Amino acid sequence: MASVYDHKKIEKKWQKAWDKANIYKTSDASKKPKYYILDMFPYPSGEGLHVGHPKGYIATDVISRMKRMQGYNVLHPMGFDAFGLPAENYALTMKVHPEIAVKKNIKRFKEQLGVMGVDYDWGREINTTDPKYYKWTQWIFLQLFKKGLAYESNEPINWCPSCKTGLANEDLEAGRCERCGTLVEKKPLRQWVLKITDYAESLLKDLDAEDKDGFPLLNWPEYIKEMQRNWIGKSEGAEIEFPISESEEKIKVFTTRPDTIFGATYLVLAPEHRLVQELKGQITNWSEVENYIKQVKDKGDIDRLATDKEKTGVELKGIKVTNPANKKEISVWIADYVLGSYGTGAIMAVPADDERDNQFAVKFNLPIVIDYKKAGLKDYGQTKTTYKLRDWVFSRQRYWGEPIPLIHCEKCGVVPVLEKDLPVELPKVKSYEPTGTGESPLASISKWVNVKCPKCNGKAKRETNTMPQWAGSSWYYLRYMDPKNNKEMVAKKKEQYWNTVDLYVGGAEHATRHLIYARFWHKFLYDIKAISTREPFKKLQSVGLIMGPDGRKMSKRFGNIINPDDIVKRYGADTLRIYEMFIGPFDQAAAWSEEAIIGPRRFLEKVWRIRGKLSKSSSPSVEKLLHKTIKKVGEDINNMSFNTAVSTLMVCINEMDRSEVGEKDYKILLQILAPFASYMAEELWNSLGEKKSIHISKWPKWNPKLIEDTEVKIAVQVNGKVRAEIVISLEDTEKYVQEKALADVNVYKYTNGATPKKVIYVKGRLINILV
Ligand code: ANZ
Ligand code: ZN
Repeated sequence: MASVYDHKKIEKKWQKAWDKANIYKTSDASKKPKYYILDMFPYPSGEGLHVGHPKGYIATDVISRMKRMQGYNVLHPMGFDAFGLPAENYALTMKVHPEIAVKKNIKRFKEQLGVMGVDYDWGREINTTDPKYYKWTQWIFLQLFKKGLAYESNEPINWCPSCKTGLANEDLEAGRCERCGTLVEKKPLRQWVLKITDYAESLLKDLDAEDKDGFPLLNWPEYIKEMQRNWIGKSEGAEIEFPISESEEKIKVFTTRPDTIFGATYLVLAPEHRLVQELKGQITNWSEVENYIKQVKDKGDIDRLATDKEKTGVELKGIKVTNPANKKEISVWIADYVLGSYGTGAIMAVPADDERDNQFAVKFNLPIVIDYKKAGLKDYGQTKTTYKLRDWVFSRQRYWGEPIPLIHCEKCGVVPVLEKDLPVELPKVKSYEPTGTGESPLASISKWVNVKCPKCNGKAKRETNTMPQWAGSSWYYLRYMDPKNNKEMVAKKKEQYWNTVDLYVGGAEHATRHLIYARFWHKFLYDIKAISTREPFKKLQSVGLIMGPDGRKMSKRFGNIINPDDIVKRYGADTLRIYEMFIGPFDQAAAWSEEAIIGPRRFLEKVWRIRGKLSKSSSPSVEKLLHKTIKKVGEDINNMSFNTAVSTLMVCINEMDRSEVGEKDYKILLQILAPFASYMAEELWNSLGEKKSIHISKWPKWNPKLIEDTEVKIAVQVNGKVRAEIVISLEDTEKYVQEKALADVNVYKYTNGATPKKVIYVKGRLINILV
C-alpha cells in the first residue's frame, strides 16, 4: 500500500483489469430486476471530447454503478451516431472520406471514455453507419412505406443553399440552417416525406398520460413537454366557407375565433394558394399579382410571420366574396403573412381583433369594424383541429446517409426493395460533394443506380436520395437490447425484458428534434406490433452545460476549451468525475474552474490517508454519521442530486479524518464512494484483501437504529450574546457542533467568517463563540 496517492498508476492498472474481467457485460437472461440507463449517443466529431461532454456520461455511470451494486441487471450501452451533415461536412473540409474520418474519430472517443472509467458494455456498441445496423433503419422505412406513411411530394421545402440539401422544419433555427447558419430558402423539390402528422394527436396525448399505477407515463421535465406541445401546436377552431361572387367556388378559411366573423372585413389567401392560379381568368390585375407571388416565393416562414415587419400584399381585383354572417361583399387579397402550409392557407381578416390584420388594414385602407356582434361557434363554421407540426421531410440530397430502399420502375412505379435484399449498401465512391442540382451525388453512379425491378424484372433505377441524420437515432435504443441480431430488428423476448429506457440523459437541444422523431417511430413500431411499449423513454433528464472558465460556452472560437485528457493526467479521472458531479445542480450550467478542482482532489487524498490509520473499531460519531451518509448518498444519487451526495461524502470523510475509523466502516465508505471515485475505491478495497471487484459488491444497508437522532436545540452565543439556535445530535463531536454553529447565517453576521479566538461548548445546551 503506497503512502502517496498516485492516480496514474492505479487508474491504468484497473482499466486493464476491468477490461479483462468484463465486469460490465450485461446478460439478457437474468432473474434480477432490469434497469436500462442511456446516454444520448454522440456524433463522433473530429475534435474529440471537451470536459463538458462527459458530465452526462459520468452521471449515468454513477447511477449505473450504484444500481448494479443494489442488485439490478443494468444495461448501460454506448454507440455512435455517425451519418449526416456534420460528419460529411467535416470530411469535405479535411479531404478524407467520411468513412475513414468516422472510424478514426470513434477510436479517439472510445479512448477518452475509457480513460474516464465509464462502465459501458462495449460488447453492445452500435454505429449507425454500419450496414448491419442501417439494414434495420431501412427496414423500418419500408414498413412506414408499406403503411402509406412515407410518400413522395413535390411541395416547396426548406433548402439550404450552402449545404445544398433539403431540410425538415426541425432542422431550422429561426429560419436558418441549424448546421451552418445560412438563411434557408423555399424550393420545390421531389422528396420523400414521413407522415408524422398522423401521430400528432397521440404524441400530444401521451405527454400527459398516466401509466397503469397512476404515475405520469413520461417522467420528463415539464419545460421539455411544453416545448413539444408547442411544436405540435394543436389549435382548435373552425373552417368557414366564403362563397365567391359570380362563381361556384368558395374560399375556405381556418380560424380560432369564429365568434369574430361579423368583424371580418376582407379575406387573405397565401400567395401560393391553388385558387389564385385557378381564378386567374377573373383577376383583372394579374401582372401585379404575378409579380407579388414571384417576390415572396423564396421567403422563409419566420420572416413572413414576423409582426414587426411592414405588411405587404396585393388585392385580387375582380374577385369578391360574401361574408356569410352579414351577407356583405368583401374584398380578397394575397399577402405573405398568410402561410400556404397552415390551416387552409386562407384567413378571414378581423382588423379590430387581430394585430396583423389591423396593420394590414391600416396600410391598405381597409374597413375596420370595431363594435361588431359576436357569433356562436357552430353558427357558420365546421369545427376543425389543426396542428403546427408538419410532415417530416425525410430525404437529403447528400452522400453520407442511409440509402432510401426504393426502386423506380418505368412500368411499376415506385417499388420497395425486397426485405431479403436489405441492406442497400451505400456505394464506396471517391467523389461525394453535393451537386446542388437537387440530385444526390449517388445519382451519377450508374453502376449502382441501374437495377432490375423487383416486381417485373424490367429496367429500373434506385432512389438516390439518402435519409436525414436523425434516422439512425430514432430507434437506436432498441438495438442495444439485441445489437447482433441478423434476423430481426430486436428479438421479441429481449425487447419485452428490457422494455422502455428507464432513464435517458442528454442535452435539452433535442427537445423538438430527436425526442419527437424517436417517439414517432416508437409509436409506429408499437402500432405494427414490432415492439410492446408505447413510449421509448420513461424518465428524461437534461444535462446543464459546463461553460468555459470565462463563463462562455466552450468553443474553439473563444479558445476556452478544456481538454479532459489534460485534467486526467494532472489530477486523475476520479478527481475529474467528482468535480463534474460536485460543480452544481446537475441540470444547471456551471463554469469550469481550475481552482475549484483542488477541493475534490484534496478530498480523495484524505480518503487515501485514512487507509493508513485504521483502528479496530470506529468511534460512535463516525458510525452514526456513516449510516446517515449511506442513506443520504443513495437517495441523492436516485434523485440525481449528485452535488449534495458528494458534499455528504465530504462531511463524513472529515469526521473520519479526525476520529477513529474501523476497517469495516471504512470499507462501507469505500462502497458508497465507488460510483464516484471508481478507481480509487477499487484500489483501496483490493488493498484490504477483497478479491472481487467493489463494483459488483453489495450496496451497504444503513442501520435505522443508528440514524435515529437524539436531537436537541442549543443556543449559539457570539461574545456572550445569543444570536441563533441550531439543531444538533447529542453524539455530535464538539468540532462538528462548532462547524455547524459557525456556518449558521445569523452567526456569520456577527463573526464575518473570522476564526474564533475561543469556543466554549456546554454539551447539549449552548455554544459560545468568542471573536
Ligand atoms: C380570425 C381571427 C380573429 C383570428 C382574431 C385570430 C384572432 P393559431 O392559434 O396559431 O392556430 N391563421 C389561420 N391560418 C393562417 C395561415 N395559414 N397563416 C397565417 N395565419 C393564419 O392561429 C390561428 C389564427 O391565425 C386564425 O384565427 C387566423 O386568424 C390565423 F381576433 O381568424 B384568426
Ligand atoms: Zn446548411
